[in-house]
Amino acid sequence: MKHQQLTPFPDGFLWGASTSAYQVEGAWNEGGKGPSVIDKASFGDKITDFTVTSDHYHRFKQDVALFAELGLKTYRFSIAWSRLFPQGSGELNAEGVAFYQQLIDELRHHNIEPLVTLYHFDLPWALQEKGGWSDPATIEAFVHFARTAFELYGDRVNYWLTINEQNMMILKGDVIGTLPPGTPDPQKTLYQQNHHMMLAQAKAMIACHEMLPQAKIGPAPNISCVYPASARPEDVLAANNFTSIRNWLYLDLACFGHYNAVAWSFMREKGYLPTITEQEMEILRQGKPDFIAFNYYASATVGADLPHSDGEEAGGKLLDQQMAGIDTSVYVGVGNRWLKKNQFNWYIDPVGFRITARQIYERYRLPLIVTENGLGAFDELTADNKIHDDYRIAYLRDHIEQLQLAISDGVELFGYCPWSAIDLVSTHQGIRKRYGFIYVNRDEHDLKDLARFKKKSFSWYQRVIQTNGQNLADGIDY
Ligand code: BGP
Repeated sequence: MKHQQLTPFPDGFLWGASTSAYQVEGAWNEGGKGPSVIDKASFGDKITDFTVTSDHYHRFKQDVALFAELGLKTYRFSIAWSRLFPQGSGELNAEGVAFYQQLIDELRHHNIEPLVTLYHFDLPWALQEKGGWSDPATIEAFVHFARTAFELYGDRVNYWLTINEQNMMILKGDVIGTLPPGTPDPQKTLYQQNHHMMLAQAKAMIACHEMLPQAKIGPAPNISCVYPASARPEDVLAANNFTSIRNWLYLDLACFGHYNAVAWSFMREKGYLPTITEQEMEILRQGKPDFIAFNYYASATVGADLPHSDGEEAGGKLLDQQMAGIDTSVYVGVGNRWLKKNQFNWYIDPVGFRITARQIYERYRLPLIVTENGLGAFDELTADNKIHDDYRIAYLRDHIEQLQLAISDGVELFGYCPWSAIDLVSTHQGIRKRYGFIYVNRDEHDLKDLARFKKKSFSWYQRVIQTNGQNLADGIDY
């Protein structure tokens, strides 16, 4: 659809930026924090671990002051579950409670709306040792953690997110999931874990509505539109399959309280069906989100069978949460010659962003907020402490343009939080894969002084926010 006139970003639009606890805080064993699955994982020698990251735990005041200067209306961060409950449940850690209290107060002081993710990949290790998400006790531990967070911070937090990218944890269980190595029948285990996470989410949404009637809560999956490799009906069917398995399985359960039919038949066919009860399905029907948050980096393209001509490796590298993967009886991830790639081989597809937003909104008719979108790149710090990240500006500009088109198409969108507010450690590609508006002066293994420097994209995004998305021009004094 071509618009003669674009609909402006609504008043009060939540221009924001995102981080997650384990990627930005550091202080992995300080302030009474217990270990999480991330602290126990090994990442090889080439990249840094998550012990110090950006040291936000000690520098959050300085960071929030920079976020305020950037003009953020909202800041999306996650609570490290094992900072509140070092053992996952049981005793509450007063120092952890105080840390998020101070962070939230600091944000409020600067008129920045906190947008809080309850769980972003960092399951407490104590729970993992007892079976993690395979153990139904983890559901109750999560609900207790969520209730505690609502009680502690609910008077100052209006927007809550349940679980970050649950779909990626299940689809890429070997990369970012909570599956111990050597688990027998890994796929079946993951889909049972998925069911448990869904229940945990539904119970948390019910609790939130009971305890905090003024607050809003929603899921935060990674949603990408899926293109067929060609107009061949078999390819279209494969794209349909993957859309259900990758996207709608998770959002149908969260929003409609039922299993997506195609995803269910996929699980049945493969022998992955979870054990479920009618009582649990009733809980899933009762837990309703107020909005949908979604992360979007790139679209996916799949075909019915292995590609012949475009020279792309089918499936993509397993080690990457953006790649479709491969299951020849259902879909085969393929390349897309219409799209460019970034330095890390991720496709760049701004139009796919518009398509994705439309697809979600049309299907669920709930307000949307983008909780991640951004460009990972090897930024260079110049001798005068500058970072000329014009490529990031171009990426964000192109995506924000498409968001405005989505709004003009009728999509109800109330916020945009690019990844990331400040440089942090990538999920599995180290600190040199940077996303932030603020540079953190450190390397993979040399922590240097961890000083903060504003990138060119900082000045650019500042103006975007000041003009409520009207001025997206590249040129900016820096
Ligand atoms: C998402 C995660 C984030 C973040 C982002 C960028 O999947 O929710 O935590 O890591 O991807 O990915 P990466 O760090 O792999 O570049």
